[in-house]
Amino acid sequence: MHNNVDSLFEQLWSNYLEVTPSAVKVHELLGSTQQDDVINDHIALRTFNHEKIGLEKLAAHFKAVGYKECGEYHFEAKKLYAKHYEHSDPSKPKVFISELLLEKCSEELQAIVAKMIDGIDESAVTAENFLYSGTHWQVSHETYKKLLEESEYAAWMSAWGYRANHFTVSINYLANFETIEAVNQALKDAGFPLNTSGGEVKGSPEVLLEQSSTLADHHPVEFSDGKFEIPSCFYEFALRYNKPDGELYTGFVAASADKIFESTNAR
Ligand code: OOG
Ligand code: NI
Repeated sequence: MHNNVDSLFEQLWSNYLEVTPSAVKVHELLGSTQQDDVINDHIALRTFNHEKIGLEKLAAHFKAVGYKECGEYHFEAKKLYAKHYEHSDPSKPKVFISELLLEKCSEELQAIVAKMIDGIDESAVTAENFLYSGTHWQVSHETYKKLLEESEYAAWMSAWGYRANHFTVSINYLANFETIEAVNQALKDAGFPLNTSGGEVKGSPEVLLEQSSTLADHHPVEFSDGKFEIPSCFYEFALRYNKPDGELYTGFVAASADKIFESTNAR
């Protein structure tokens, strides 16, 4: 495991860029007109609720660099469970980790995923690079498509594995954008397709969080039966509002998160 939070995020970021070239352009678009670097509100990772690699196994890597568990979220229809983590230094990105509840899925999906998990070396899970180690298995494109019929999340995991599936620009810290609508307009003008599931803007000032996201880049994957371009990772944008106590809200909103997951759907 890492013992330094910044080096962990540097590695997660460069691994994310390998399959998300649009992220560099998003940074240029939103950050080039300001002096300071773009601040990331949070990142997200995905896994399965199997004891070998459940969300706590991923969380351990963040706890080792000073993160604490803060909230939990349920997604009935997508069969997902998630927790979020915060660092004692509020300038460090928050972390959102979800897991697919395998026992709620079909026997067929469970069998495919069990085989994938079999491919993971026990020691790989605590290794320094686990959170950006990608897949520890290789599925066929046929299997990917089969998973896609039941769970887009499971299909995404089968192709991409362990990596940040998105970084999130904090709109609060952008010098030249005040509203999420202005950010969305700049993205659309520059040709980035947005995730419109549930509307371009998810959430509201009332729930203290507004979010939007691009649709994932498409990137080639080497499947066992050939190379195919499929959705990889995306960029999210978040604007947080003050709680009655005057502090920024730091949690997530399940109804909005439910739609953000769909940013890895095919365009
Ligand atoms: C996470 C989706 C939820 C948010 O900010 O609400 C999320 C995912 O796609 O893995 O990131
Ligand atoms: Ni997010």
